[in-house]
Amino acid sequence: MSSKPSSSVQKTVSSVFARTPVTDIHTHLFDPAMGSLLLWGIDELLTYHYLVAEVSRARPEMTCEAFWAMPKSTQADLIWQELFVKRTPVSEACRGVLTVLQALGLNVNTKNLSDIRAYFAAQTVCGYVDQVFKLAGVERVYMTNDPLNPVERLVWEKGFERDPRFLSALRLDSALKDWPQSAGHLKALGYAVDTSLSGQTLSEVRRYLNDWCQKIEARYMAISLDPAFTYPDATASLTNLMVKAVMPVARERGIPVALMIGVRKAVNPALGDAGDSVGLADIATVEHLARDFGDVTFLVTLLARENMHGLCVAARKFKNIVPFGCWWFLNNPSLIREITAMRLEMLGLSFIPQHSDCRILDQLVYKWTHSRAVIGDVLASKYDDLARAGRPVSEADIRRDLAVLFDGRLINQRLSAVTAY
Ligand code: RAT
Ligand code: ZN
Repeated sequence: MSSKPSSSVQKTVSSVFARTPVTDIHTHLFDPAMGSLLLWGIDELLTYHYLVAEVSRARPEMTCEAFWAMPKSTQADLIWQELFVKRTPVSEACRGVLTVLQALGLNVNTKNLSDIRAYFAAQTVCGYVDQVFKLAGVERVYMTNDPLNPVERLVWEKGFERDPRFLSALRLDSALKDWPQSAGHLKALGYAVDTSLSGQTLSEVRRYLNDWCQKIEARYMAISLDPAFTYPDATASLTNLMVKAVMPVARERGIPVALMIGVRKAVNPALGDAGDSVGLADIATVEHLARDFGDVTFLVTLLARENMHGLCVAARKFKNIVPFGCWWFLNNPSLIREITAMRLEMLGLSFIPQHSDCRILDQLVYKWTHSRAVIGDVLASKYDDLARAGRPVSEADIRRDLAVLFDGRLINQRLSAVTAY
């Protein structure tokens, strides 16, 4: 473990980092022109599913059904009272809300939410997007786009003027998981698929992927996967769909595939989005995919802390594996510190340290403020170690390093090109 960074390097890293625009490669935010899909404001912040899980522990006698039956503003009031007023809000998700309110100049010690609600009621969405991006130091975010969500599909079909700060990623979960039920969704959109994986069905799935990648200008395709996902496995529908539909389309379009592995969906369904859990992914599966599809870039994030070392090793073997982010339950300062140090030690600068996973616009402020502090600290320690080995870094080195890590270029890593970092 590196010693504590010297304050002069730390200061330079933190001032350069504060001026380094970030590309956030995985969020659940939407272009403001997509209307109600973009969530923002205090009630959304407080009812974030990370806090729903926490309030269910604070009020064990309350059923999930009773919580969901409340209007959103009542849920938010309850969460504020239970987690912020009656208790000290030490959890990362609680602290995040306070970081946002503080950055906006609001009173974090208020007993009720009326002044905070009044502040948000006075904002326009466009002005607020500008403000949040500025406070967060974020230049661009990737959305998670799902044409099988009827509300979202309608917006794409109608067409709108794109905000260049919101890039697209085609999410595959609802189209490919739970096959053959998901075949019905594609059929309803006019794709001639049946429940088998016949040649015609696979070609129609590829047509769906191509059509929608084209329509939304997807920069990558993404899927979240159960820890049991295995490749090769000729008997599993999802593996076959990945191999025979997703990979050829990724290859043909020259776009990466993001694998987000390790989520055990709905272990407690009553909690809704807060009801998913974690499991250990199979690193060999990631390696075998990278080996057999050497011309496809795999952006890989895994949910289990215990998988972090194995993923670094896999990325050392296969240059088309790009580890990214500290995902979901790993997005906590103590874990970000450990994971970032390990990745720098094993991969140098050839990984994407963080994504926010924001579901609510305002969260960009806290997720990036908190991550910057920890990642900056870890990087400064490494620079101190280098100085001790006779290679002090200059401010220009730091600027170049942070740009490589955070400007999103590693997503488009061209496998044939020689890269100099
Ligand atoms: O972090 C989250 O909010 C999760 O609920 C998921 O969205 C996860 O990040 C995913 O993209 O599946
Ligand atoms: Zn996500």
